[in-house]
Formats: sequence, structure tokens, C-alpha cells
Amino acid sequence: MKTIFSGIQPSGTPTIGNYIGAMKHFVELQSQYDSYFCIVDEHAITVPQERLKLRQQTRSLAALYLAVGLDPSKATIFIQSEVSAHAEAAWIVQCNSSIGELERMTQFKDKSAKQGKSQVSAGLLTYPPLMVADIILYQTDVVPVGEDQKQHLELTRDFAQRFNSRYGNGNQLLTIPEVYIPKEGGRIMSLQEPTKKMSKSDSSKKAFISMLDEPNVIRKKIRSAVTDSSGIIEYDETEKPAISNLLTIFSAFSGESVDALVERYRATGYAVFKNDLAEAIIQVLEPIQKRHDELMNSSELDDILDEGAEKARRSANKTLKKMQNAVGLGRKRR
Ligand code: ATP
Ligand code: LTN
Repeated sequence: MKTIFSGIQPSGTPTIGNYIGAMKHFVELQSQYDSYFCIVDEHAITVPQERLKLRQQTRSLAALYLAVGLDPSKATIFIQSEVSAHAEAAWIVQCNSSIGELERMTQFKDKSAKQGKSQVSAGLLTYPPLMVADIILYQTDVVPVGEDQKQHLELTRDFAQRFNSRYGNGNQLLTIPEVYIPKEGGRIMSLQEPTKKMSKSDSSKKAFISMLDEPNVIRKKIRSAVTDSSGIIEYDETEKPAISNLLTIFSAFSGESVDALVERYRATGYAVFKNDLAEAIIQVLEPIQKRHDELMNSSELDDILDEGAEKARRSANKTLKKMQNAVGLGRKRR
């Protein structure tokens, strides 16, 4: 069986963008692969976080993984900081990466441009090596992510190739992973600025729908989502990015194709369309929210995370040993 690995940061409550671009596919893929799904809390602290909030969000994200349908008997679900191999391998990755290649990463450029280099943490620059470590530690074949992560996956592939040729003596020490980006919904846009990616850390709450938003909040946010003045519902990413984005969201939540939706709503006007869209989202999210709330109050969640960390450690430590050995760290052991 091939291996998949993916992670989401507990830097807030996941949005419907995280769901459509990533989580939904985790559920579909978990039966066909040896699967690892991680809550990447060490990535979250590359920007300032409140300690208790971070703890709460970490637990809540784990509950959401289960609530959307990840099955611990199929997939290993765990918290990054509970498997120390991630931070250890990340150090080896950093020492085999150049500052130049890290400074070229769009996510770093965007986040550091907002605040200036003297304000951002060194961790923001070395964030991709930690992500590389996450992936290679499980000898991952496939990484399901949204479109924004494509560049980080290219970096991961470059790194694995470089490591193999530097240290492998002709052997493939690390698996070169493939990226898996969904054909539709790989980049859900902000509800307020449809040219910007929907992001859970957006300062405007109206820009995103979180997976734990209450039905009335969802209705309100969809109603106030920007559109255009034409009143016509059609899919055209360049001319009508806002409506196209809403159509993509509708399609992801209802399972209907964009074409079928356009056919049905073309002439109804935005109000009817938005009303039905909100209900389609609520219909999917309500049972997920109910299950999330039950799990948050159970010890079941902690048992699953303990077991997940244990399983992840076993697998990650093997690769870490291999990497340490390749580089010459520590003593040679039998
Ligand atoms: P932050 O706002 O804190 O930077 P984020 O919302 O971008 O976070 P991540 O935790 O970094 O979310 O991403 C988790 C997964 O969701 C990744 O695979 C990412 O590519 C995907 N993803 C994030 N935003 C979107 C989006 N707007 N559309 C589709 N997929 C997305
Ligand atoms: N960098 C990713 C989150 C992430 C990840 C990973 C995704 C961290 N480690 C490993 C896939 C595989 C993000 O910002 N969305």
C-alpha cells in the first residue's frame, strides 16, 4: 500500500476552504492508502499564538478530523509536537537547504512582506523544512493539499532528491513524494475579496466560513458575500470571480456539477441562489458539528491521539535513524 501524509495548522478553526481543498479528500483517500493525518501545531507557532487558544484549537482540529469521517482504524491521526522526530528531522533538512531557496517561497514572502523581516520569526523562514520533514519521515508517496502548497511540495521533492544524491551512495534513502491537488476546489477564494485565498487567519471574519459557524452565521456570511451587479449566475473565473467561487463551493457541498447548478440558477437571481447555497453548506456541516461537540467532551479523542502518536513515532523514528546515519550523527549502532 502506498502512503499518504497531510497536515493542517491549528491556527484557527478550519474554513470551508480547508474542507473542500483538503479534508474532504483525506476522507476519500484514507481507504486506498496507508494514511497519516497530522495536526501541525509546530507550524502554527511560526506566527504568534495564544497558549490556551492554541491548545483548544489543536484538540478541536483533531475532533474535526474524526467528525468529517477520518477513521482511526484506517488512518493514523496525531499531533506533530507529540512526535519529536519531526523537529529533529527538520534540523537535518534545514542544514541541507539554502537560505536563498527558502526566501523564494511565496508563503514566506507574503507573510513577511506584511510585517517586515525584523518582525517575523526565523521559524517562518524555516517553516518549509519542517514541512519537508513531516512528509519524508513517513516515506510518503502522495500528499493531498490545496493549490497554495504546490511550491512547498516542489521544495520537498527537490530536497529528497538532493538528500538521496548527497548521502545515498546510489540508494534511494527517501521517497520522492507526489502532490495531489483536487481538480476543483483547490483554491477557494475569500467571500469578501474573491481574488484572495480564503484563509482561516483572515482578520475579517466575513471573508470565510468556519466549519464550526452556526447556521445563522453561515446564512449571514453567504448573504453578504460579494457578487457583481449583473445578476446572472455563470462560471467565469476572470470576469466573474465571486460568483464562480460560490458555484465551486456549492458544487463541493451538494455533489452537483457546476454546469447543472448554472443551468438551474442562471435566471433565478442571487438571492435564491445564495439561500440554497447556505442551506447546502449547513446540511453538510451540521452533523459534523454535532459529532465534533460530542468528541470534545469525550476521552475517546485523547485515546485516539495517544495511539496515533505511538504509531507515528514508530514509523517516523525509522526514517530519522536512517537520516542521522546517512549524515553521520551520533554513533553507529547495530
Ligand atoms: P493560515 O490562514 O493559518 O495560513 P490556511 O487557512 O491557509 O491557514 P492551512 O492550515 O495552512 O490553512 O492549510 C490546510 C490545508 O488546507 C492545506 O492543504 C491547504 O492547501 C488547504 N487550503 C487552505 N486554504 C485553502 C483554500 N482557500 N482553498 C483550498 N484549499 C485550501
Ligand atoms: N504548510 C501547510 C500545512 C502543512 C502540511 C504539512 C501539509 C504542514 N506540514 C505536510 C501537507 C503535508 C499549510 O500551510 N497549509
